[in-house]
Amino acid sequence: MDNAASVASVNYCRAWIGSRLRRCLAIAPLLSVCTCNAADAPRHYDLPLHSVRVIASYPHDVEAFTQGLVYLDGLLYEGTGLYGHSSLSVRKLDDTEPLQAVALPRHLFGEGIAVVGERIVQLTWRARTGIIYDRATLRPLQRFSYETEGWGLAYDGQRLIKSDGTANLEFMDPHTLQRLGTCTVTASGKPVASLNELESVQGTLYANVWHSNHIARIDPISCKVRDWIDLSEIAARFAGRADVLNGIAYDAEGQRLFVTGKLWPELLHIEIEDQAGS
Ligand SMILES: [Ca+2]
Repeated sequence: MDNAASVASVNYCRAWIGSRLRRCLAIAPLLSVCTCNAADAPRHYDLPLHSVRVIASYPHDVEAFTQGLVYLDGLLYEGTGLYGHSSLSVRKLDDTEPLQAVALPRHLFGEGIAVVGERIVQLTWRARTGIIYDRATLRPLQRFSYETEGWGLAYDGQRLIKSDGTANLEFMDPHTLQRLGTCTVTASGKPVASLNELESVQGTLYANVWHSNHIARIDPISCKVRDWIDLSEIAARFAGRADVLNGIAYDAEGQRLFVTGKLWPELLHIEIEDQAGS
């Protein structure tokens, strides 16, 4: 157990509200850096491109630099990044105030998260260090290491799937955290770089592509992109006042797909249009 992190958990909850203004002021200068290179869609070649419709909007903490998002059993789990601001929290969908939250040590930049049974796994960016928490208490239980950067993380019921900012995915045993294999994601034969937040949805892997407004839907066996989801219109709502699209969560029981972004004011329940555009 990481005692320092446990104490930080309590302090973080107490300081959550009081720190909001300070955190906002600290994050604000980053926006100009983070958004200036926001790119257009990844080249989708000859693959279908689906538009979406918004079913419902829920509040999202505008200070949450979202790096990992999971919805399970009526609760939303969120991992956030930035040095000195990284956290793991759990809350209800319609309330941005966390039921529980834990702050990461200042030298760790939080990244993707996945829930495996009664444990939560969280990656960090460049420290090559992951943290395992008790799901009920968010108490840190242990750390583990991996060989590449940590970006997105998903659990498909059998394996953890990790992205590292390249086109590569790593498959890991969810219990031993040992590497089971890797693959390179391609679209029409070309690697798809900058794979970020991940979600396993009914056997298909959804992946944010950093600095794009598109989600790749990937066959996790072949690692080929089947098609793309176009979120350009949604992202345009927040242009200039939030960072990039990042954050996919799936409510398997209610069959609801949620997306958000870094510092976005909203988390959206969306449905994918069946008809593909160009
Ligand atoms: Ca996710």
